[in-house]
Amino acid sequence: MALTNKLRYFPTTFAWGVATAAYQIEGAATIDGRGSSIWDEFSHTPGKVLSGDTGDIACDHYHRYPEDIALMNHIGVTHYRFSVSWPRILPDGDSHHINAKGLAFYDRLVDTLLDNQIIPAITLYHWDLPSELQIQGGWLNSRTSDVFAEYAQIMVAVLGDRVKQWITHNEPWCTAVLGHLTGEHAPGVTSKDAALTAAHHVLLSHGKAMMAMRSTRNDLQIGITLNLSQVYPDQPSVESIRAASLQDVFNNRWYLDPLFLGHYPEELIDIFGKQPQFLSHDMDLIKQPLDFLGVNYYSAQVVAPSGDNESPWPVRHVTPKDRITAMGWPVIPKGLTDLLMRLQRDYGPIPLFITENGAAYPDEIVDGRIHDVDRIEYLSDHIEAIADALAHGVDVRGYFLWSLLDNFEWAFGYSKRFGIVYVDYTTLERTLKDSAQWYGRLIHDALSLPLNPV
Ligand code: GBH
Repeated sequence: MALTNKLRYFPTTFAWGVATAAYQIEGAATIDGRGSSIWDEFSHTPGKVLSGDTGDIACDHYHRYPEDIALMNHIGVTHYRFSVSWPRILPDGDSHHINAKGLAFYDRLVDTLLDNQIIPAITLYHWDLPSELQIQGGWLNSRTSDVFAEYAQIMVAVLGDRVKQWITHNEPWCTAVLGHLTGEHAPGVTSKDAALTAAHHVLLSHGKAMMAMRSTRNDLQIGITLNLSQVYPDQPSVESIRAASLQDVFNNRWYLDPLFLGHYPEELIDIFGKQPQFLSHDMDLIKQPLDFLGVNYYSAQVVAPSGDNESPWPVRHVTPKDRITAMGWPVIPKGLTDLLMRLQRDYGPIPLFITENGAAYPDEIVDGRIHDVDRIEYLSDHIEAIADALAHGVDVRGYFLWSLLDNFEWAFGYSKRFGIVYVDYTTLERTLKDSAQWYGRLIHDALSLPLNPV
């Protein structure tokens, strides 16, 4: 297989990990003083999540984390990316009341990981805003960015001696667009103005948190994770190229430009009818140098002009649908190579981590086994795409597979399975899928090959 020949491009220091997020796996929603989050409220609102699923129990990782870490150890991953549930730490969204039992959970989790020689990487915000902060306006209120910085500082003070890799936000685009424009995600707001404001306050909170974390410790690697999607024009016409560049502004540059260049792309006005409003000092906070950029990559998009001047959206998707996952997303591994090369060219050089990549497929358990050949092919093709970027000199430092476990897939509830470990939601029993065995072998092979650049 082609990938085997390319394993030599991965340095022996490469991070081979898996990723999860608190609300998607932990459950224990009312245990040990955890407060409510916007996702508790959203999932308990009829009609918001498929089949009325909630994260109340999820994979019960809160109680079963020793078993899950044993699984990771068995697979042989070197790193684990997880997120902290903000409402477990600040149940009423106020840093005057810190929940010691919440901190104790992450303390145990980190120690158990380290006992198993697994290096932890922490995401501070993977979408579970404390409900009390939402009542005060959530990401539409700039004060939320101050509380986020306090929360970040608390976490670093408690875990910074053992956890060195920190990610402030997971996918600000999703918070802004899915949470505040389309309303598919919590808090379910649908307004262009709200999306622009939420995005800005998320970026601002990232900047403030970086300052607070750096003032607490100077030995941390701090970054942010963006969901980035490579965009191609359907044909090399002026109109299609313009459509692709507008879609690229919307997917990618809306976040990349402020973080790396210190300004928003001018074309936001063509999408939102106006530019984000903010204080000039905000940009100084947002553009602070990052130690790394986290990249979540699932798919690419092919676009054409909408051809309808009345349409509020100037771009039409013509993405091929021949090879799609259970989410309906097309499988385009080459988009990852192109994206990584582009990041290096336009914003680099900067250390990059693939903080999520993976796929949902309709897995079936047959005689206790899950032969998820489509997932193995997806993963293999994308890891090969990373090897191609490494061969071109792009500084990719690690890969976190989404996800360790089947879990609560947001608005799709438990209907979509992204795990390399199957979860039976009745018994909560875990079963390794073939992809888990495959990934374990791959890690073993990658780490035992001598680094031999060609
Ligand atoms: C991530 O978000 C989340 O971080 C994670 O919690 C979640 O479980 C996981 O992905 C799986 O969904 O227009 O067809 O090219 C994913 C963000 C944004 C990725 C929209 C796919 C559209 C695909 N997604 N994007 S397409």
